[in-house]
Amino acid sequence: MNLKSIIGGVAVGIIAVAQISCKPNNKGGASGSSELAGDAAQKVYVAPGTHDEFYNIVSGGFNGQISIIGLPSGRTLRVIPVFSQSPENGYGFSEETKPMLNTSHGFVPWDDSHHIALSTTNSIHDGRWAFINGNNTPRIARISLKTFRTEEIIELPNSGGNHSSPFITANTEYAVAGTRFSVPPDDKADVPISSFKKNFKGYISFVSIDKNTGRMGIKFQLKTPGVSFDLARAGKGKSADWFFFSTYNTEQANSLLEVNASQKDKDFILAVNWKKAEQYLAQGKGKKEAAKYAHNVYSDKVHSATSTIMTEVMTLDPKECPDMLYFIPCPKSPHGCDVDPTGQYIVGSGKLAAVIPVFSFDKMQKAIAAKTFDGNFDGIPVLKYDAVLHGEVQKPGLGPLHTEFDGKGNAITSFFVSSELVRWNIEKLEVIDRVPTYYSVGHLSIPGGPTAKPWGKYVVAYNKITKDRYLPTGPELAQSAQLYDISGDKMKLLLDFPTTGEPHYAESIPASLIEKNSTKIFKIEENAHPYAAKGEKEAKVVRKGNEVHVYMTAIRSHFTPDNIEGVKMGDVVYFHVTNLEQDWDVPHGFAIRGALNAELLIMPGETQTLKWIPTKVGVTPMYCTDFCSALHQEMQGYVRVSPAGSNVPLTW
Ligand code: K7E
Ligand code: RUQ
Ligand code: CUA
Repeated sequence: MNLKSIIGGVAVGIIAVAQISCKPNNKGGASGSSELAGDAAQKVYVAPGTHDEFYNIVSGGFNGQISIIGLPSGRTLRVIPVFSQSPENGYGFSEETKPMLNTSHGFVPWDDSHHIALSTTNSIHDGRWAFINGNNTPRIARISLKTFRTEEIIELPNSGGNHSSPFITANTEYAVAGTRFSVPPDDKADVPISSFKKNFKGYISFVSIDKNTGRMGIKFQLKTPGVSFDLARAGKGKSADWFFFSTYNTEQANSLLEVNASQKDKDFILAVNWKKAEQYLAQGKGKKEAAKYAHNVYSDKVHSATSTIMTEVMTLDPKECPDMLYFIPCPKSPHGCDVDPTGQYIVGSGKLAAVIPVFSFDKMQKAIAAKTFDGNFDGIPVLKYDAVLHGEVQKPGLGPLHTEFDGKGNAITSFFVSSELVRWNIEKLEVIDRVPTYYSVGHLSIPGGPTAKPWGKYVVAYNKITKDRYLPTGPELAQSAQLYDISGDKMKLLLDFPTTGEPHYAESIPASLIEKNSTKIFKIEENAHPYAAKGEKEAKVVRKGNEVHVYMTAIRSHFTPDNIEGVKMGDVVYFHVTNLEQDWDVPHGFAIRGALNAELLIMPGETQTLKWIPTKVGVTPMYCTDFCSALHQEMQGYVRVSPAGSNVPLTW
């Protein structure tokens, strides 16, 4: 089959699924409810005032955010902005958080993001950080699971489409990122597109992560042949020194029309021995190259972010580093590439393939030792398929995408085209259960499913197509997730719930690993913001040339100062608002008419700044936007703006 007929097949598959499953039931609602087990409602019921068992940390896809959902209830608890401005909390609008969205291209307020990776120790969730990729303008972000805020973003040079990212090593030593688009090196990028084979490379960034602080840095980039990296997983246990990446476009075509990109029967999984790479680096085989990228860090002591533009990166050329990279042939356009909890098996999911190949790490080691090669690709040895193969799952379904593990020796794979989840035994390669999804599942998430210690119990399917599952809301529908019970022999559908943005990957982690560490307030005495007013006595207004700095405090229910005069046209006014509250869940808001970055939301103990350039002479109101007490509506004030050159004195 060529690509076109397979894509045709996708459409037919979706329609077929929709037809089978869209029969309205007698309540006039959507399909599927008849398949619910009798106790489904009880299994997802989290009584008022009680908490969910798991945090489900879900990528927002094209909204560039992360949602936090409770399982099993499916309740959305929070949306965390990462690569996009957020009017819910002022991220990317306040002066303190704007630097987080700085890049080598300038301020980029919206990105697409796909993959969550939660930090691990010995490949087991440790509840410290979440990482996620910026896909479009290539970046990796680190989110604190204490404050549920984005603390750091690092841009990746020599990269275009940061899809194969971020995947982390067993002890969170590195987050790696493979470029989806092969690209010419950033500093020599003005080349003809037709010179792809000669000039384009696939770069893999190894971003180191500090054990204690989480601080990231690009340790080095591997220059690989020009293929497209799609997804990846680190090894674990015996394979912990290795990384496995799925690739496509091994034809190295610069146009992915069907004639070009899917001619080959097999693409590759690239196996990278990253410990070897470290050794080569230590031996001085790395080369510094010019590269421009932003590194942005937020501190919750100064309550501000700084952005630094870096100018060079260390690269490693595999041509000078033998025995570090190997290609494993993998049937047609592998998407997911997942490693089982023991680290022994590597599962490739060829989107256009009819089987699921499972590779054996032991066999790979033997094949490398015996040099069982099938030639090479751009100088990198290609291992013989049969020599590395543990076996193939036959007739698993259509369009396998992603695989997670249940911790009982089984894998569950999502099938986009046949719209189902399929459970199969890893040793025996036998399908043991399948259940439909509504409709066309992409990623899936089992609590702990990618780790050495799956917590099991549930799987969530993140469906790409919603159609009739909810009340219609015009042409735009919420994306749909589905929760299944996997504790028994049969997977059972429990719940549909809408999600925010387009979830790609998600991870779920027991609430007990996070809950107790959650930050409730920022201590006012630790506030090191240079413009903080740590008590009403410190509130003041200071003029510096045409800049007016308002050191303002907020506490139930007034601002200090609340009436300001002496601002002139041509001034730039900075409202530095410190929330003096020291109680959990008492934020204050701040809004002033006509401001470009119109509002702030300030947490207890924090200082945030709104920049305002007055546009007209007169008295302008300002007020608190977050209902904070019975006198919230009284929490307000005025700013008087006079003509430039007027002699109204600065008073407050
Ligand atoms: Cu992880 Cu959605 Cu980017 Cu598969 S991709 S579906
Ligand atoms: S008031 S409690 Cu603005 Cu109608 Cu809301
Ligand atoms: Cu402060 Cu409402």
